[in-house]
Amino acid sequence: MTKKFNRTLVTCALPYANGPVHIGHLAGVYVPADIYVRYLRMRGEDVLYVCGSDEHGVPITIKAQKEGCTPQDIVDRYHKIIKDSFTGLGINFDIYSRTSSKTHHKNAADYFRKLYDEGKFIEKVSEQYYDEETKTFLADRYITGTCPRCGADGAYGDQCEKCGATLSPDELINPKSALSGGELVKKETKHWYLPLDQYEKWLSEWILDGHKEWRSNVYGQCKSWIDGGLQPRAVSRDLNWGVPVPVEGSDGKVLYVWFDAPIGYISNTQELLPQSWEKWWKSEDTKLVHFIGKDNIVFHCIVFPSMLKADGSYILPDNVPANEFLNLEGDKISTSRGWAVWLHEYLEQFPGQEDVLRYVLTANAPETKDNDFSWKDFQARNNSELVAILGNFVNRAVVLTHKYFEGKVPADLKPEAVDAETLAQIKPLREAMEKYLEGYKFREALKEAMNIARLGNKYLTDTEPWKVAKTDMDRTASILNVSLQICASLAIAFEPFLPFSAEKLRSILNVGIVAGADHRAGEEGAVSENIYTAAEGAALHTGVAYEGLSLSWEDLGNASPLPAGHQLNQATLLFGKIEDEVVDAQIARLEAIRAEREAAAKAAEAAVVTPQKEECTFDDFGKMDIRTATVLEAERVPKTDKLLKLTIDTGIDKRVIVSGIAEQYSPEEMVGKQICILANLAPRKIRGIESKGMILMARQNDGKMRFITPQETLCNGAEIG
Ligand code: B3M
Ligand code: ZN
Repeated sequence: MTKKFNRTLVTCALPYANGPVHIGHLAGVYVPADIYVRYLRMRGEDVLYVCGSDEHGVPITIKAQKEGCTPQDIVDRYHKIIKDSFTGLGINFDIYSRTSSKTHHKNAADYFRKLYDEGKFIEKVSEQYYDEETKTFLADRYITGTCPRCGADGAYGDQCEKCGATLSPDELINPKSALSGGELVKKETKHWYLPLDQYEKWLSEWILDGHKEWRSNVYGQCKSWIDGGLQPRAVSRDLNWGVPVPVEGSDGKVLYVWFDAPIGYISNTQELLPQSWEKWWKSEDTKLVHFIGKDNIVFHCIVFPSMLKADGSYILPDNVPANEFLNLEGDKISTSRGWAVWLHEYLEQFPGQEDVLRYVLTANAPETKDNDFSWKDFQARNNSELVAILGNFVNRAVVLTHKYFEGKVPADLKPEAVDAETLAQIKPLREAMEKYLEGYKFREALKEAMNIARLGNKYLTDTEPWKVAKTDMDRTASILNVSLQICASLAIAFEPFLPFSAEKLRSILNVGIVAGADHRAGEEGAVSENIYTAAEGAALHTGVAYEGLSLSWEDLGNASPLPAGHQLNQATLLFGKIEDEVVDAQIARLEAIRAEREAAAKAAEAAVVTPQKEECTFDDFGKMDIRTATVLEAERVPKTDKLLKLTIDTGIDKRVIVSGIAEQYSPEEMVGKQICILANLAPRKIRGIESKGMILMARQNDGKMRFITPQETLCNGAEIG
C-alpha cells in the first residue's frame, strides 16, 4: 500500500432519481467502488464513502409532467427505491443522501454565491426560446420541431432521437413548445457561465502532465476536450425545479444540474460529518477518488475540478477510474425501452444471490471497453465457478472435518512438502490482488481471488483425504488443516467482492473479520433522515462485530490463521446451482420486449394504408376540438369484454370517456397515459354510462390500436390542429 494519504474519500456518481438503478449502473460505478472501499477498510484505511440521489434536472420535470405529478413526487419515489436497492446489494455507503435536501440547497447556493461575489462567472444575456402560454423559458429538451438533418418531426432542441444528430434549438425547423404546442418567441434572459477557457492551461498541466496514470479512456477524453478548446459553460437554467440561483432578480432560474450535483458530494459529507467534513475535502492528505461512468468524465475531470479550483480551498481528485458501458444480451441498455435488468427486481427474483450478480458484474466489468451481460453467462459463471470451484472446495473441506474430526480444526500431524508448497502460493496471489485493487483493476483482482479457490480445489483433488482417511488419519488431519487455512484466506479475500458469501464463510469457520471503522453513524450535530440507522448499518456487511477469533487482511496467505482445535460451525452451501428454467424466464422476458419492438417496426413498414375519405372543408375540420388529455382512472365496464371506462383530465374538465380498447389495454396500464381526444364530440350513453368525447387511436392492418401520444409530455388541454 503506497501510503501518502491519511484518508480516502470515495464518491459515486449520484444516480438520477427518475428511475431505478440497473446492472449498467452497477457494473459501471457502484460495484467497483464498493470493492475498492471494502478493500481499503480491510487494510485498516480511513475511508469515507458518499453518494446520494441526483434529484434535479429536466428529465425529472419531464417525467413529472408525463405522470401528472410533481418533481418531488418523482424523486421521493425513486430515491427510496434506489437507496433500498443499493443496501440490498451490500453497497455500503456511509451516507446516501439527496440533492433536494436542505443542506444541499444551502450548500450549493452558498458555493455559487461565493464564486459570484468573487467575480468568477461571466454574466451573459442571450436570447432564449420563451413559451408565451406557459410563461416559461424553455430548456432545449422542451423545444420540439423538425430535424434539419433527417426531416423527422418531434426532434428535440438538443437532439434528434431519429437520426441521433446533436442539435441546437435554432437549428430546428418550425420550433414549437413541447409544453403547450404553441409558437415560441425569443426573449432575453441572463445566465451565468463558468469560463472554462480560463482554466484550460491549468487543466492541461494538472491532467495531461500530472495524471498520465489515469485510465487511458479517461485521459484520452480529457485530452480531446482540452485540445479541442474549452468554452464558457452555463451554470444556470430557466427552470422552476432545482437550487434557486441566489442572486437578486433571478426568479425562475436555478443552478444547472451539473453545477449543483457534484457539490452534492460535499453536501453529503457535511450532512454526515458537520464537525469534521473539511478535512475530507480541504486537506491535501485526503485522497479523493470519483467512481463514475464514461458519460460523466467531462463533468468530473474538467467542469467540477474547475469549480473546485475557482473556489481555491478544495482538494482535487487523485483518480477518476471511469468504466465504459455494459450492454445487455448484445443490445445497449435502455431505460426508456425497458431493456434493462433492474436491481430492485433482481433482488426480489434472486433472493440470497446478491453476490452472484456482484461476481458476474465484476468478472465482466467494462473497465477498458464496453462489455456485455448475458443470462447464460450469468448462469455459467455461477454454476461452473462459484458453485463448482469456490463453494465446492469450502463445502468439502468443512464437511470432511465434521466427518473425521467433529468439526474441529485438526492438528497438522503429518505434513508433506505439497502442503507448504500449496500454502506458499497464496501470498503471491494476495500481492497480485493488492496491486490490481489499488490500481482499480477489479476484474483482474477477482481472478486472483478465484485462483486461491482453484488452488484449494486442486489440493483437495490431488491429496484425496476421503481415501487417505481409510488408512492414515494423521495425514488426513494435515490435509484438512491445510484446506481449512485456505478457507480462512478465502473468507478474507472475498470480503471486498462477495461480502454476503464471505460473511457466510466466516460464520461457517466461526471467525470474525477485522475491518476499518466506517463513518455511518455520523457525528455530533449530524441531523439528517439520510443517515443510516444502526440496523441498516449492520445490514451493510461491513465486518459485523465478533467476540471470538477474527481474521484481518494480514492473515491472508498465512500458514495457520486457524489454530488446531478451533471449532467450526456446520457447513452450509455458499452458492446454489441456477437451473435453465430460471435464466430462460429472464431471457424470455427480454425477448418479448425485443419482439414487440421489432414487430412494431415491421408492422409500421408493412402497413397497408386504406384509401382517403371524401374531401372535407377547412371549416368542417375547424369544428373539431382535438386536445391532449391524461388518464386519471380506468376500470372495466361490467359485463363487457371490450369496454373501459376512463376518467380523464382534459385540461378543461375531468370527464368520462368509454372506449372499446379493453381487449388490448388493461386499466392499470392506462393510468397516467397522455392521449389525444376529440373533446367536442356530442355525449353518448354507452352501457348506461355517459361518454363525453372520443379517444384518437391509430390503426394499421395488424389489428392493433395505438394511442396518438405527443412526442413530448404536454399540458392537458393542448389544442391539436
Ligand atoms: N446524475 C448520473 C448520470 O449522468 C449523474 C451523475 C451526477 S454525479 C455528480 O447518469
Ligand atoms: Zn434527425
